[in-house]
Amino acid sequence: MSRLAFTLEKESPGSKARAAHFTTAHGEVRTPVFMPVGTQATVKNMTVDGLKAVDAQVLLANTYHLLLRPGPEVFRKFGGIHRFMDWDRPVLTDSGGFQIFSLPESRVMTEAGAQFRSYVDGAVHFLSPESSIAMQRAIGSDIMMVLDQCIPSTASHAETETAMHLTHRWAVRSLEARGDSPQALFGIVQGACHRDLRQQSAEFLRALPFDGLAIGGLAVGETHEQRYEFCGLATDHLPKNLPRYLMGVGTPIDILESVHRGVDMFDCIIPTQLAQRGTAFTSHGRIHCRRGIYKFAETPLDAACPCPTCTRYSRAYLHHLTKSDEVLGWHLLSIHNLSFYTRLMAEIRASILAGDFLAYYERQRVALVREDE
Ligand code: PRF
Ligand code: ZN
Repeated sequence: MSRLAFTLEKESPGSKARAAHFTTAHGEVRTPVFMPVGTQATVKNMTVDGLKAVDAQVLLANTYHLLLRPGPEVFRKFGGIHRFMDWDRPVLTDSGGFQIFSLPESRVMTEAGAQFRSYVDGAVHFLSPESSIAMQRAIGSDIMMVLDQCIPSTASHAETETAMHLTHRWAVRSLEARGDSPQALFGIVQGACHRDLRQQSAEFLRALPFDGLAIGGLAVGETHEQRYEFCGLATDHLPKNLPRYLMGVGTPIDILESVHRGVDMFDCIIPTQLAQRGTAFTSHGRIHCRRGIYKFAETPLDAACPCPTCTRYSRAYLHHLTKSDEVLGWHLLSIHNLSFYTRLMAEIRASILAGDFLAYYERQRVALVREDE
């Protein structure tokens, strides 16, 4: 029995999109949902009150970063991340698998786990499926992720198969390490861009008692077409009665395409990272606030946006703040970008519940222009 009591509310005619909800120790989550990234137990340039103001339902935090600093003892002392950062809504922790494999020069991989050097002080650390779960238990997240091996999506069949089998053995060990903890645990489907391996991975993981299943190893070097194909292939082999989480995705158009292919949960640094570069999402594409053309602009970022930034401030003020590298500029843009994302998710969910997601999808697919960095 899943620890999340995942409840499907509605499936869309002509699409794999679905609306659902699940319950955690820190409240309910309504899907499809976007999770702002709070790597360091903070969403960059945001306050907890600001996150609530933009209706963030659940945050993502990173085991890897929090293990290195401040370390498990601090979380044990505080009884977990919720009291530490004063966030009383759900938190999902990523396992560290992705971060470790992004540091190829300073790690040693074995069956047991991964040895790597701390970016904080150079000390040697070891992360295993068991120690990742131990750290996630100390953090006290509502949803934990298994330690996995995320490889480039262009990896060969042989290399992918070896990594996938290791990920599967680590998934079994993670479930054992979870024991009787009330925290939920998600498995992660890998398999790069190999159809047989993606299918095998989904089938292996769905037979285990996970509370949800994630799709990993995408948005790491493949084309958009491949990403959509392998996302849809994975969801074809995942059970309907568990939440599905596409890790590290994505742009508004990627999210729309993935909801259409049956994904329920997303996380991505894009809205907060672009805010710090002075870039805002609008209903007509991206705006780069640092551009000189906004110096005298009295209009808001997006006239169609009800967020606190757009109701109070002009493009000229945001241009000035971002040109001056003022923290307030990053804060106001983050509020706007996160509100753009949560509104997109709310619209998607409403259209699924109303039974006309397909029409919404066809309209938005044209409106949401693809703009990559
Ligand atoms: N595994 C884990 N975290 C992730 C990924 C993954 O494959 C990705 C891939 N897009 C993002 N974050 N554990
Ligand atoms: Zn706004």
